[in-house]
Amino acid sequence: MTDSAQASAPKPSSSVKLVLLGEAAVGKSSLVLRFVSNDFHPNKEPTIGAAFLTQKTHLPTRTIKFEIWDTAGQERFASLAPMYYRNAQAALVVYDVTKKSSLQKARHWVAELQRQASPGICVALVGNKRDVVEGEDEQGEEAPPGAEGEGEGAEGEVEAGQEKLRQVSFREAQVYADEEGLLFFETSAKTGFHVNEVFTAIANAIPEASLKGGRQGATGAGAGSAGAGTQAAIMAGANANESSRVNLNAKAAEGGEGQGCAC
Ligand SMILES: Nc1nc2c(ncn2[C@@H]2O[C@H](COP(=O)(O)OP(=O)(O)O)[C@@H](O)[C@H]2O)c(=O)[nH]1
Ligand SMILES: [Mg+2]
Repeated sequence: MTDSAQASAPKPSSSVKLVLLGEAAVGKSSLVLRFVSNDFHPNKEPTIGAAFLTQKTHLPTRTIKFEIWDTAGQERFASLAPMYYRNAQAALVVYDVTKKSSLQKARHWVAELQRQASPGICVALVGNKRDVVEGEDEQGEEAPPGAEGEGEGAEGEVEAGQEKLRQVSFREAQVYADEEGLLFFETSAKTGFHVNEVFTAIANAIPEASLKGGRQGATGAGAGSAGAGTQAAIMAGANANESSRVNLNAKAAEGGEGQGCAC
C-alpha cells in the first residue's frame, strides 16, 4: 500500500522560523497546541519563558516545517522577545477578541516587529477566542465574512442588560491589518476554527527567496533539536546561550513606520 501522498517525486522542504507574540492569556500556546497536536486544554498553564515546537504544513509544491517559538506574554518576559523574533521569517501577533487591551498590545508588537525584526518578516494578526462571541455574531452586528447573517439588523442588537463579550470588531482589526499589510484571521484554538488556515496562509505568503532548505532555519535563541510535536520548554535567560542575546535598548512605542511584510 502507498500512503496518500504519492511518492513520485519528493517535494522540496523548507524550514520557517515563526514566533508567537501577544498579551498573556490570549491563547498563543493554545493555538500552537491545536496546530501541532489538534488538542485543547481549557485550563492551560501559563508559558514560562518560551516553548519550542515544530510542525509541518504540506503545500501542493513544497513542505514547510515550522519551527515555532511560543513566547510568554507577561511583561517581565517582554524584553526577551527579540531573541525569539530575531531571524524569524514569520510572526503570529495574537489578541483576544473579548479583550480590547489585547489589540492595543498587538499593535505594539506589530510596531516593534516592523522596526526591529527582519525586513521581509511575514506577520499575521490573529484575533483568537472567536468561539466565545459566536452567539453574538449571529445577531448580525459583527458577523465576519463567511458567517451567516452578515450585516443585517440594527447595530448592537444584543439583548437588553446583556454585556457584549466581543470587544474588538472584525472590521476594526481588518482595517488595521490592511493598513499595515498583515494577514488577518479570527480563530478559535478551542474549536480549531481557522487555525490551520493561519499557518497555511503564512506558508503560502513566505517569499520563495527567503525559504531556506534543511535545518538552516533553526537559528533562534538556543534553538534545540526538538522533534516534530515535542516541546522543549526553554527557561529564557537560563538556558539561552549568552551569545544569542541581543541588544534590547529599543523600547516599543506607537507609530512605528515600518515597511509592510512580504505577504
Ligand atoms: N474559549 C476559548 N478559550 C481559549 C481559547 N484559546 C485559549 N483559551 C483559554 O485561554 C487561556 C489562556 O490560554 P493560553 O494558550 O495559555 O494563552 P497564552 O498565554 O497566550 O499562551 C487558557 O485557559 C485557554 O484554555 C479559545 O480559542 N477559546
Ligand atoms: Mg502561553
